[in-house]
Amino acid sequence: MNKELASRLLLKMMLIRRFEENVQYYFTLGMIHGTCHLCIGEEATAAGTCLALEKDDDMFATHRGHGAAIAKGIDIRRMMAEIFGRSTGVCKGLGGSMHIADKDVGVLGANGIVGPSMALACGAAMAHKMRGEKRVAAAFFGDGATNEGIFHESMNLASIWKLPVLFICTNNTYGMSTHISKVMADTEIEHRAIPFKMKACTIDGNDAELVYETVRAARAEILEDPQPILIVENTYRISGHSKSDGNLYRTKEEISAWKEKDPIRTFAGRMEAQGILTKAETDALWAEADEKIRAAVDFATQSPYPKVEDLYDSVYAE
Ligand SMILES: Cc1ncc(C[n+]2csc(CCOP(=O)(O)OP(=O)(O)O)c2C)c(N)n1
Ligand SMILES: [Mg+2]
Repeated sequence: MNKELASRLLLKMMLIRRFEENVQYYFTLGMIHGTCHLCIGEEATAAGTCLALEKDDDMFATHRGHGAAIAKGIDIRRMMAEIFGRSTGVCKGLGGSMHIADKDVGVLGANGIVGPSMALACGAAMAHKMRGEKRVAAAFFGDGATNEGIFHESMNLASIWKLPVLFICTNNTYGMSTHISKVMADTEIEHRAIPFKMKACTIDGNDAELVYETVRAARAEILEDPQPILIVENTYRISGHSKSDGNLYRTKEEISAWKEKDPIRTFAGRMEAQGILTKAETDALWAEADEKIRAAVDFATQSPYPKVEDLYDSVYAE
């Protein structure tokens, strides 16, 4: 780990944290509509994974995809505007929280449906392979999504066709209010790669450095020898499932214990202990994140709403 990479990882995680806190705040004020799923607590999975990808790589996110989009390099101001439903948003304000996309930076879309990221990534990877391009496609999905048929179909297809896909499971052990142990006979998600003869590993998804190194190595391996790889990143969702969540399915003690493993605080602390970053430098990164998110909120709230007459400009099928 060097200073430059440590700063990039930390700043991305801080931007994601502040982005999510602001979205939550403005949602509560009624200034953001629809629903949204925050990824507070899971920042290392997004930052570690997406910083290990290149700009040309494709990334498909989930309904909880703000962090991945930010980490992949989307313009934060235009993403905030999208969530506020403004015409300056990345999808002209017509998509909202669960339809964030910007193909110029390889963000090929979040998805309100649980599961499609895996199949869409197979399609993108097949295109890269057929064109002989040195690019990979990464699909984020949750532990709950691995119970969908599309997970097994995509893994099988990717394996038999040797597609350059990174299957990234953000295992926060809950699908809405249901704990993984209530819906999976074998809770080691990594084992689900065995019947498809795919390489797989499980890592601490709250360790940004480990996530980065694991994904970076897997990406290099895939480019050398086209094949899919499954990486299970164990983490925890500190936020509620979506806009309303009484947390009746988990204890305060469980949440507190995971707050102790906060991916930002632990990484910053380790970098300071190892002398890679000083406390003043990590504080400066927080200040930079605060400033950038404040500017994004200003940009979003000062932008106009889309015009009704422009609605059909973005409809591609009749
Ligand atoms: C096909 C489908 N089934 C059900 C839902 C409702 N739903 C939205 S999020 C969610 C839980 C998904 O859990 P997981 O995949 O673990 O992701 P997490 O929310 O934990 O990030 C469900 C069931 C949906 N959006 N799509
Ligand atoms: Mg989950």
